[in-house]
Amino acid sequence: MGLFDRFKKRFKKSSKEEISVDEDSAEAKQAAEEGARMRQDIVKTREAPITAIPTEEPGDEWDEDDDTVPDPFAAPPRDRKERKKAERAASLEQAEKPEEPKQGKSVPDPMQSTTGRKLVPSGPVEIEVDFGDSATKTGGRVITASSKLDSLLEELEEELLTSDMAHSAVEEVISTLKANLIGTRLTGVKKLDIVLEEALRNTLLKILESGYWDFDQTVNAFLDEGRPVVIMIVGVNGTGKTTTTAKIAHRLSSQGKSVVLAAADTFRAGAIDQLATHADRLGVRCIRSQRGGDAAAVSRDAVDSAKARGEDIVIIDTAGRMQNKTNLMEELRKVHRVTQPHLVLFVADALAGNDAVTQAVEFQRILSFDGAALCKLDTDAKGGAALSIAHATGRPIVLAGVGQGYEDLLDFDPKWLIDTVLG
Ligand SMILES: Nc1nc2c(ncn2[C@@H]2O[C@H](COP(=O)(O)OP(=O)(O)OP(=O)(O)O)[C@@H](O)[C@H]2O)c(=O)[nH]1
Ligand SMILES: [Mg+2]
Repeated sequence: MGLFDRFKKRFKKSSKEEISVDEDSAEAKQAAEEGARMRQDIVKTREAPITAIPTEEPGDEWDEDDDTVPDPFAAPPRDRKERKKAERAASLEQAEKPEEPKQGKSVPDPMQSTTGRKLVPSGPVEIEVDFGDSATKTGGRVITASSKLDSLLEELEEELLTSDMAHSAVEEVISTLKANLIGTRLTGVKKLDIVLEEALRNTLLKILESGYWDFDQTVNAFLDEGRPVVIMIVGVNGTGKTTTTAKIAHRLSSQGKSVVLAAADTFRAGAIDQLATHADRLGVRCIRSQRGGDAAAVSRDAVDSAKARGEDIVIIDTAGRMQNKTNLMEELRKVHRVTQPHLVLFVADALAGNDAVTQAVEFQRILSFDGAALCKLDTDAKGGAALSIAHATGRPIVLAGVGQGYEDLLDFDPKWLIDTVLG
């Protein structure tokens, strides 16, 4: 029995009278207000949205002069229409900002790579929690804050923790869920368990789909601007970096792209041969040095060589390292500095559970990455780690490793993961 089924069973045992009130009561009105306030508070405390969307859609009244650029030295606008126009111009300017390279920005833009390039978003950036079908507009009862609701949410919290989700992620899920439940109407159509399941799914999806970019589209967009596109693979020991490098090489060369591998793991015995063997099997070039060579120099050679031959993709396979080993981390930063990779992918091991989350967070402090590839999802790993990595690092899981074969690399599907976690 999956997580949600176990929880639903307990939830069903509580009568809906215990957590809801009659729709015409003063408490119902209060609950609606409280829920709205809690949701607003959550929005306020979250980081800025992924793309600043102008609050107003362009209306007819601005069509005639949509292309006018506001003059920063112009006299302050006087009438209401002019004021509105200036506000709109400012908000549009704001909305366009993420597309420009930013320097010295403290909060990284989730849709920009570590080297300031634009990632191509995939799927909806924001998912609204929507209970709004007409059947729920009238009739039924309204969920209110109550100790019973709190104790039910506590039980759910425990279930989520056992699925390997990190504490901070679980806390946010629970508070978002609570805000979404309070003030929600229950009817014959929208029974308590259905409302709860929808709210939970949407809350989890929101975590996973935030900043989610599409691997193939992003690589193609980079290729339109020039070649080679450089992809750097990083992560702790044994998570699946070399296998993922080979899988990505297979994926991209199957699309007709020329791929070069850089054996930048000059540290572990056998690592260079391991990658070279993959390269032979896949029929792609592998740039290598002696064991103990300079990882940054090998990587740079691979990029220069691909550039000279007009090849499309360079994938840099780096050595696994613990995030607390400063000299090794410094070496990674050097590889990053000299190759300026279009994409940095953190490879995480789904089997590592909560450890994978700690590793991702600590790694990111030293070398930020653009997205994660979560490997070994074909094993009996619990999916909570993926939710937590995405929540804790603000970077999406974009690829999923589902086996040891070259074909076993999929675009990560947040919905699939949620089904797995909820059971
Ligand atoms: N079942 C399964 N095994 C995987 C997957 N990805 C990698 N592996 C296995 O995990 C083991 C380690 O993979 P590697 O690719 O060598 O890992 P690595 O991160 O390069 O390791 P180091 O270079 O030592 O840090 C190998 O036995 C792989 O076959 C996956 O998605 N599913
Ligand atoms: Mg390796």
